[in-house]
Amino acid sequence: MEEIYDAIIVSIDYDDGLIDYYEKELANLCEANDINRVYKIRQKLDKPKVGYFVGMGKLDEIKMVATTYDINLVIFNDELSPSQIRNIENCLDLEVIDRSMLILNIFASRAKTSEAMIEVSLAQYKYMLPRLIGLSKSLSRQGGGFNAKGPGETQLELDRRKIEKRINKLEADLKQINISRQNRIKKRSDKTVALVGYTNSGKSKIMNALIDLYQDNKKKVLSKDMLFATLTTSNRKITFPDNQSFILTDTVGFVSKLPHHLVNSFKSTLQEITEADLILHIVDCANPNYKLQIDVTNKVLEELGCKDIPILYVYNKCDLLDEQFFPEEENSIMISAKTGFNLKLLAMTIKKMILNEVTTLELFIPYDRGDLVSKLKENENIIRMEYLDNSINVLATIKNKNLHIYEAYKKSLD
Ligand SMILES: Nc1nc2c(ncn2[C@@H]2O[C@H](COP(=O)(O)OP(=O)(O)OP(=O)(O)O)[C@@H](O)[C@H]2O)c(=O)[nH]1
Ligand SMILES: [Mg+2]
Repeated sequence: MEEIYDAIIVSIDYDDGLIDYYEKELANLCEANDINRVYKIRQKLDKPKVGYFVGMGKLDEIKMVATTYDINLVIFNDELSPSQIRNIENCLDLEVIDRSMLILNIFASRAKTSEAMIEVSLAQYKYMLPRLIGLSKSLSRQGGGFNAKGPGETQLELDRRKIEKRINKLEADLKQINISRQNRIKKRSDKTVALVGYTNSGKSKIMNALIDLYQDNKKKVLSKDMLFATLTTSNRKITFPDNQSFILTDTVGFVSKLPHHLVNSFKSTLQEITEADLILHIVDCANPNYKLQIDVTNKVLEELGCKDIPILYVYNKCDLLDEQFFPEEENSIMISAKTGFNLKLLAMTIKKMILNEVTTLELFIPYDRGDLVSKLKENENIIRMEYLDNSINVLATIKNKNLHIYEAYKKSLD
């Protein structure tokens, strides 16, 4: 039977041992765009060639494969420069797209809220602007394999000036959204914990599992085995049985080589992360390349300016591990959102890290320890205070980390 392909995917093997991973990830990104059958071509290079991304011999091979299998679409596994797109299109006379465009297109098809739609459109326009000439061919081609979901109108009808105007408008809209988000965040009195990590690592499932544990009537979020299931942040209040609570935030997942414009325009949504009191960095420890995924996530966190926020590494999906697994980081925990393994421990660890736990104590402080009374007034919550003959009797809730200071005065002095 003759083999049928929807597209050729072209990757550079940088000789870093990651080519299989990147190729598979690109195939997944293609699948999310309904491009299911891909013919893989790779070339070993130190860095992409300036003019055509790959060498001329490789381009001939691409051409030959395209003719043999009647393929109209070629997808490159890095972001192509505007001139590379133009050159390759002219040379191959095929529809040419790159990794960034695939990712942008998935975001565009998944965006549901107006904020996410504005963010994706902005990233798409910014990506398109310098590439108008090259892209016009790809986007105008009928019957190609790539079903581009543009930011609304037919891109061809929009000239550069119109796109620039649109970008300005979208940026202004985002600024507005940003201001109201910031006001909302400022008003929050609860501590916040953000779930952050690579796409498909299980952030949303963990959120749902914690909702199940502590909040049975709360609305769940979408958790699904697909890339970028979550595009908007969702907040849920988690309340412990002792009534202490915090806000849990589920955020959009990351992927390697995320288009720069996309990270930038999603800064508004991702602001929830920068304002968090604790970041839960979710890692899919069953993924053989989890270390690469940790690095990608940490780089985005750095770009967002989160280096001062405490991080707890949460190694999820441990139910899928065949062998023993030892996380490198000290501040880490192994869990399974699916089986519930260590979920309560996770909740308790969060509690310890962000909520200042307190104990109510009755103290009898001698008059010569006025310094302790001042300390109590300054740092703790005094419920009742009474001056006795030879001591001051205080009932107070005291932060556990300070308990040792008052230990000696817990008993009656009489
Ligand atoms: N076996 C197993 N599967 C899990 C676990 N946690 C999550 N999953 C599955 O992994 C897939 C992705 O889960 P999500 O919760 O959607 O992942 P996410 O990190 O929110 O992904 P994005 O929203 O795309 O960034 C789903 O099919 C989940 O059922 C786990 O502990 N064990
Ligand atoms: Mg999610």
